Amino acid sequence: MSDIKYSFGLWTVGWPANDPFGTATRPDLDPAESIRKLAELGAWGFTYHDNDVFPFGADDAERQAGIDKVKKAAQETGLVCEMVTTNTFSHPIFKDGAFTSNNRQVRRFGLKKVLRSVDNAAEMGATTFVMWGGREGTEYDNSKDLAAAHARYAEGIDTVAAYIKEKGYDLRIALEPKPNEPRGDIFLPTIGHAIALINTLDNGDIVGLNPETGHEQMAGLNYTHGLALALYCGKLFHIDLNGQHGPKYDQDLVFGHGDLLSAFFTVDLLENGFPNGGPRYEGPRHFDYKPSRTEHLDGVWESAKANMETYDLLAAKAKAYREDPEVQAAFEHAGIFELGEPTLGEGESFDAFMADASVDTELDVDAVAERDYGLVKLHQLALKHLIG
Ligand code: 3MF
Ligand code: MG
Ligand code: MG
Ligand code: MG
Repeated sequence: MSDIKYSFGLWTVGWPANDPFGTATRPDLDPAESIRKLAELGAWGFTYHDNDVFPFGADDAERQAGIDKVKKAAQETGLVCEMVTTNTFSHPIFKDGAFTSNNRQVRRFGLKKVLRSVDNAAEMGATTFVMWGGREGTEYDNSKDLAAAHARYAEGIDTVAAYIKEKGYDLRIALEPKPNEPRGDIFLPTIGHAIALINTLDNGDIVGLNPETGHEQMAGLNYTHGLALALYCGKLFHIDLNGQHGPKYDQDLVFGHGDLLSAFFTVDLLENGFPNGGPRYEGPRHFDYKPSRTEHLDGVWESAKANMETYDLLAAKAKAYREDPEVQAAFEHAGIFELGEPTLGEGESFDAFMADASVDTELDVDAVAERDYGLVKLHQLALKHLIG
């Protein structure tokens, strides 16, 4: 195993494989046992929802007992609890949302549940707090005042951020966009939508994103492009890696078991950065996948290993791809380094630019239009590195 920091949600390996059409095919796992097993497999960290480690409605003693079991397993194995999140989607009280429910009692209940989870994240030494608003949304467009719903969502996120600051916790919030499922339409459906809302917050400096491969692909979007925008905006705080075959239900396959070429370019970006430099992702390589319902316990651990193995393989291939002189020459030919140059000259005035005839009237536009970028050849080089 490489020295890449891999981390897993305890709900991933712990999913007993109940789905809307069938009951569980596997037994429940003890979260502490999962931590021990993940450590054996070579993982670096783990993450959980409050109700992955103690049941909804647990009293304070039962709550602390669940947390202490996980803490003990972490201490014994050295596995790092890097992120904590809150389940604001399973219990029927959240059927119309938590932060955006039409019912104010539900919103206040949801907010307190989240803030208690924030306290727990700090207690565990986690540095990221994820918020996936799975029930924040509608089936019907007239179900809510949509402006008020966004205002309440922003209020909720801002309140959590303000609480983190007031308590002095070393925590950042990462919002997880998803277009639909379980709601017909979920608010903040994509990375771009989430960034737009973050920009309206008073405490948005500690609010960023936790983009999931499959969630962007469910919306027909390009995950690697989404990561790039989040990085550019300084907002890529965490990631949920998995696999998905295009727009359909959330498949949560093993990383690379969906769109493999897209996974290759995701790893290339995460491991090698942008060709012209720029912001890098520094967080853990976190998997949010589901061991398929056909698998029993052996299959659970095989699939956990498969995520790390696939990422390792892609990281090695992406490194060789970037170091290949033929690839670098193809980058040069394609203009990829030229794109790193600002379009205006340094200190170039509008007057000078508008008076510059070489920009247009003196330009041989037909000759410029004939440029061959060699992008197919470049892509074939990537494909050869991937499968050659
Ligand atoms: C659902 C998800 C969630 C979130 C989690 C927060 C249950 O599609 O992806 O997993 O990732 O709630 O991390
Ligand atoms: Mg998901
Ligand atoms: Mg998913
Ligand atoms: Mg996720």
